Amino acid sequence: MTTITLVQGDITRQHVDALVNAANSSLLGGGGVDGAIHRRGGPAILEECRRLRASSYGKGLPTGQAVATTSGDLDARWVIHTVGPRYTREEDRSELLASCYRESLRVADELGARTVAFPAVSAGIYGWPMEDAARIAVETVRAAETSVEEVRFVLFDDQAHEAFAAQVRRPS
Ligand code: AR6
Repeated sequence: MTTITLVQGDITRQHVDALVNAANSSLLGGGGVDGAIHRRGGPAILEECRRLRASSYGKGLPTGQAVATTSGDLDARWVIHTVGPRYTREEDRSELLASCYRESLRVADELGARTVAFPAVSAGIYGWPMEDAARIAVETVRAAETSVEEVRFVLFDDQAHEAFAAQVRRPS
């Protein structure tokens, strides 16, 4: 049984087995959570990302997939990078966003991670409306078959925290 917890704050400050990064396909860094993770985690994360680009992910990490690296100086054992879809009204990409959570949990299971922290994937620079991002995140984690014991959503501000809290209050 996976317990969902909510924290308002900075994901890079979490003490967990694995932190999930809202990355982009290049795996070579960016703004938002991605920038914060690389800044605080130091160069070891980028080095491993570069190795992944030179080996298994020559074309980058496809949207909806996940891959783990070291966490460098972060207080976690691993960083799991996932690539959320950009939000658009023209096309329903919800399944790709759900896939980010499922695939990240699958990678966490492979690693043996028991506590995993997620940001609100796609709900920043990629523009996904927060209420809908929260619904997809919570529904997908609730439905996932995983050995992860705690999924901790780490939300940056009040609005994000309230959107996730509203979803967690809904009966499953
Ligand atoms: N801790 C927790 N949440 C955070 C933090 C933090 N340190 N920083 C931002 N957030 P985003 P995306 C929140 O933009 O939408 C990057 O350039 C933020 O307020 O990090 O998936 C990548 O390289 C928002 O609610 O991720 C990609 O190019 C949520 O985390 C692109 O951005 C996600 O915002 C990915 O965009």
